[in-house]
Amino acid sequence: MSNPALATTDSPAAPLPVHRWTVSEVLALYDLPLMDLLFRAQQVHRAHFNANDIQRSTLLSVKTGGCSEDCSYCSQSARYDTELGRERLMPVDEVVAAARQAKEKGASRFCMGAAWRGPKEQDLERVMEMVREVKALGMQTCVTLGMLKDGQAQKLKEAGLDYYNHNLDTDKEFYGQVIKSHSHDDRLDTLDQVRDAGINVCSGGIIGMGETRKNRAALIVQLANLPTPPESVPINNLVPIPGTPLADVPALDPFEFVRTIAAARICMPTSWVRLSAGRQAMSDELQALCFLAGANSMFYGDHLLTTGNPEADRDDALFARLGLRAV
Ligand code: SAM
Ligand code: DTB
Ligand code: SF4
Repeated sequence: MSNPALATTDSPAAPLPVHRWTVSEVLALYDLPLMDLLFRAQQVHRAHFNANDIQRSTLLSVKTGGCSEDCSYCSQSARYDTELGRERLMPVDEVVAAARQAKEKGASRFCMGAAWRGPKEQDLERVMEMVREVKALGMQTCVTLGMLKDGQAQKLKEAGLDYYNHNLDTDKEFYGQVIKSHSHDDRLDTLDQVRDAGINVCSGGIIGMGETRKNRAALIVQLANLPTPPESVPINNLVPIPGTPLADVPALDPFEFVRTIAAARICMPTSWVRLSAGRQAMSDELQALCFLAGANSMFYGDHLLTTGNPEADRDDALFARLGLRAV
């Protein structure tokens, strides 16, 4: 959009300058008194969204376990003894049945996840069929399949995919301490492919993995300063999984989680910020604080991929008590 303030009679209107966030600016947000930070986040939120609308996606793990990658937080890595079996890619009709149920329950988007480094061509064909059929139910579609090779994003776009989830997960500086089997740059490459194919980007991260506040601020900067910020930004609180290297990391202060949501909201004003993994361990009051901090989307349904999520009935009751509207 053009900026009339910069236009002159003899030059075309210049685009609005985009703010590039620095880590010290984001750290200054974190350092604000909590009430001041929440106030700023609400101001930004209300300038771009109806503050009482929350988008709800339901997740399904369409291919569980046996992943080649070594992500230290993940129940599905074949490298750790997590007591989770390796399953095959689900048949399309079972996936469509689950999507239909999710729609009846009130989810607007269905997100299908696979424990892969990346999809093989044959598997991608079946996922494309899932996308076509879920889309035909009238739901938005999202998949998270790992790293994409040339041409794969284009195929998913042609199948009708709306969103691709691929998290940066953590600060580039901390990434190598959590994941060694692929790099932060690999993640950026896939995000480029998704963006170039014209698919909406869903990318965020996990906090509570032993990273510093500076690492958290840097993750937000890396997301906000992408050439176009992600349309959807999941903020996951680590769900500790017995058997993984991060099983015993001390829990994060819940207010630090709220601050991270608020910083993401302020730095990415038009993105949907998603209150993601970790909700089952949160009180209703903490979740309400996350919504006040600018979270306006979440996962809905009693499981995430391999771990639990609040029961849909508990979420419905929370929405009624808070006057929230599912969109
Ligand atoms: N394999 C694909 C990938 O890594 O992108 C897709 C599935 S992977 C499970 C999707 C995301 O789930 C990860 O990027 C991570 O952010 C999140 N996740 C995985 N295990 C988690 C845990 N124990 N706690 C919180 N978030 C987790
Ligand atoms: C995201 O950022 N969080 C979701 C979704 N994208 C795919 C997954 C959370 C997984 C939590 C651990 C599990 O259930 O395995
Ligand atoms: Fe595999 Fe994704 Fe889990 Fe990493 S996060 S081990 S890539 S399923």
